Amino acid sequence: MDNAPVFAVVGHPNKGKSSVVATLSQNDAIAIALEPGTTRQRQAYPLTVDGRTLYTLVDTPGFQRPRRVLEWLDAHSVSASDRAETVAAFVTQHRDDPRFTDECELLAPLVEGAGIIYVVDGSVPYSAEHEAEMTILRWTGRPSLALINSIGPDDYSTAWQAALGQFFQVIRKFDAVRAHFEQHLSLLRAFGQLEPAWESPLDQATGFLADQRRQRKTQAARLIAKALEDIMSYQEKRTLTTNQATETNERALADTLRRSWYQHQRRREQTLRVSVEHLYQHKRIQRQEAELEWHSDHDLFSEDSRRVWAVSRRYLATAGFGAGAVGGAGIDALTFGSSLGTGALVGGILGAAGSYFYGDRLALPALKIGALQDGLKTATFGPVQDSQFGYVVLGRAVDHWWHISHRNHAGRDQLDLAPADSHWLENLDRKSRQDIQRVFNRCRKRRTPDDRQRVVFAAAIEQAMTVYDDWRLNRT
Ligand SMILES: Nc1nc2c(ncn2[C@@H]2O[C@H](COP(=O)(O)OP(=O)(O)OP(=O)(O)O)[C@@H](O)[C@H]2O)c(=O)[nH]1
Ligand SMILES: [Mg+2]
Repeated sequence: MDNAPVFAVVGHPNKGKSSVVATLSQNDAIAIALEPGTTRQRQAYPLTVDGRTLYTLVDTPGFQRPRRVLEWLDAHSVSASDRAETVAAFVTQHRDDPRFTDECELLAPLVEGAGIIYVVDGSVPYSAEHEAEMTILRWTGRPSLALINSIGPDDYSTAWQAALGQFFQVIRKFDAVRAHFEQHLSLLRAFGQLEPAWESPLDQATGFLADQRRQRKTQAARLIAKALEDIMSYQEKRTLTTNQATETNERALADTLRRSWYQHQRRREQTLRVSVEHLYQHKRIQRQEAELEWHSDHDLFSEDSRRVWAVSRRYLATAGFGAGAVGGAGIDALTFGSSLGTGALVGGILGAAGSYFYGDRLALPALKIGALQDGLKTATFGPVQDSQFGYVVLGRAVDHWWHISHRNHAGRDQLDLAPADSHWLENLDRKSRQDIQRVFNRCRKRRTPDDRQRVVFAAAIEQAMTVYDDWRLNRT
């Protein structure tokens, strides 16, 4: 788009200008900090989708000496008709004046034709010191919009609205850190109302962004599907000579293979996290998440597991997991805790898949040592036979995706992925559940799904993401 609009984001120091730029340009590399004066120079951040620039936001330093600037403008303007030129003259004449570095940086893009986005903090009271800034901006004659971005908990937006209404064409509330995607789009539409020439490009921009969001979700589902397939079919292998095989302590060998198996699974999960984050253009997230773990105190054949098995089977049947799955081979390796819903979750095993639905027991893969062949034996560990592990990985992945897809690029908080004790997969339709279970069944037999099954599997996972999204939204 050649005529992509350009907006300069301006205002007082430390009011969230860079945060607005980061969120609307989907760029988490922009410096945002508690200290005023973080942004020292103007910097343009285009938002591009498929190589097309939809719009550009220019981040700028805050006003430092607005009253001085206004005095100069007043002294050099002859009539109201030359105000824009007077601002341009101010910038030209003060380019090298250290007292007005910040003002020149922030006014230059306006002189060059950018629209104005004036950012104020609605959580602090309105004060008249802003009037000089607003007056200067009005003098530029550029189309203008004021954004009330609330940094703290208090709300003085009514007073702000009254004052801003004297100076700006459009006033909007927008929380750069928490605004939902729909609010981003609505704000872009408001930008489009500032000038007739911007309406069509910004309409297109909102269309592109909505498409991009849908595509990202589908791509995230594919990434999760691929990771699940890898994790559920992964096998750790060692080749042993006959001598090694007779001397090896099986328990030690099982431990070694299990450790490597785990390491591999954790790494695979981490790779998935990073690829989902990159898909959403989040490159700098600090993540806090319990490690993918196994609660190995209970084995599948313990008396305890058998006792709860009947309960679980009934529970599964009533939860509508699919009669075929409950009765057939699909679910025979599942074990379910007796304490459904009581929060007997062992920390870190379960992500959002939740102990309520899946219980807290997982059957470990077992070490297998194959028959002697050409003087060698093969020891294998995995693939996991317990589908429950797949649901744990799925729950964690969908929860992570949800946080990422709702995170604004102004967010600087650590991403905390708390294990949730929830029941959300129960809302997933029967067909999707069966499609997921079917692939898990193939994986544990190390039978690679074909292309069609992969498509169906990814679609079922995308459906699970939708269900999770609805469940989260209804919960809050
Ligand atoms: N909670 C919350 N905090 C915000 C929001 N916007 C900005 N902040 C915080 O306010 C502080 C200043 O944000 P910046 O975006 O750096 O502000 P700025 O106007 O660019 O600041 P300078 O470049 O120094 O003029 C940072 O600590 C941000 O995390 C918001 O919408 N919500
Ligand atoms: Mg800044």
